[in-house]
Amino acid sequence: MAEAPARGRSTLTDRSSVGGEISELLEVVNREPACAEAPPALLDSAITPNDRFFVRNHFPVPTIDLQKWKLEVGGAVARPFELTYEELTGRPPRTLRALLECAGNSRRAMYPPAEGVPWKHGALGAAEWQGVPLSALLSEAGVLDSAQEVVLTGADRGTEPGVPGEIAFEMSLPLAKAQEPDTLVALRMNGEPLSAIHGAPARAIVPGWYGMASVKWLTRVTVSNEPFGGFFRTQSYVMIPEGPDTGTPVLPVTTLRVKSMITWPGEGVTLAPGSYAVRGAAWSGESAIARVELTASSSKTNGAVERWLLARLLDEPSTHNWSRWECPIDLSEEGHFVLRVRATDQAGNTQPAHAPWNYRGMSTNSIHAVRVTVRR
Ligand SMILES: Nc1nc2c(c(=O)[nH]1)N[C@H]1C(S)=C(S)[C@@H](COP(=O)(O)O)O[C@H]1N2
Ligand SMILES: [Mo]
Repeated sequence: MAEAPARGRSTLTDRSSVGGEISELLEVVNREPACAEAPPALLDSAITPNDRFFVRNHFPVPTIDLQKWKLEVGGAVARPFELTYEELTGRPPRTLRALLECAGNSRRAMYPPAEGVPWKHGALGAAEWQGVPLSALLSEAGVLDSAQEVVLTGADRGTEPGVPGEIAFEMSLPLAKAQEPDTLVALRMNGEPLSAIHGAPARAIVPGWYGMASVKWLTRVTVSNEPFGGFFRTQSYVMIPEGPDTGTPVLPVTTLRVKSMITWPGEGVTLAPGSYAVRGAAWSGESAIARVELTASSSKTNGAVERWLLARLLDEPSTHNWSRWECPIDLSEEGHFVLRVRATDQAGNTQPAHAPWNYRGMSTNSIHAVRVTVRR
């Protein structure tokens, strides 16, 4: 039976435990810690509703008492301070739309199979985030001239292979990225307070970077004078090439690579002969999408010559969000076809047929291809 909503501050305490479950609309890749992705057909909207938004947790969702929760800002700053949830919600808010893509999205398309969660193409979503710019908190604290990086610490903890004891989920940003106006301490997602599974009560949102930087259940912001050596930064979210260890440091995973996906038709569907509009989304990290092209193998080209058709962008190209696209295509002949989509951003980056293999299958942006059968 529904109870009358509690009044006043006690509702805040309840908030951080609301929505700790995986939405039934998602495909579960791992139950605990929760990893779940969206079927591509459900990603066919400008903003991904919260119950269609993928989940990627490394550890169990932490239990947080909102009355005791604080965000600490410290390290190489002149005036360290902490804020309660109420204080944080009282700050001037900023609202923006940004896409979040897991660095391991599309890992299953990598061959030979790479190490890590076997994501298909649904570990991404676009949301409207509201929160306080991280830059505002950093200026209030007074970042010292010696500062290099900002370390974001989550409340979730657990063990990782090869690491002694329990560790927190932590990631670092170069100071300049942390100070960008769109880098947020987000409190709301698509108009609602953050749910537990998406990082309540506060999470970082780092538009333009892969999802790992958008640290959930944020409790601490530490300005650092040296490069952060934490597990997730130096061992996990890194590009490990094939071949002998060279002793040179591996590259960290940071900015989103240009990429696109087909949201309709779905993989392996059978269609009656006819004309169709193929639909999907395209995005890039630090640049807006310039164009999206589609090709279908057909008897005319016999797969030998690719003819790329220019898709129409449905959303205003934006640096930190995806643009949906649509492309009419003639599928009047019977047969088996492969639809391929390729995006190019305004900086001139385009998608490769096969992204370079790396041990952890990070930042895979190979051309998305979908098989369809046309039958009367
Ligand atoms: N504290 C914490 N923050 C985290 C993670 C985590 O496991 N713990 N996962 C990261 C990764 S790898 C991704 S892709 C995004 C996923 O955000 P979402 O679950 O809200 O979609 O959160 C990031 N922030
Ligand atoms: Mo991720």
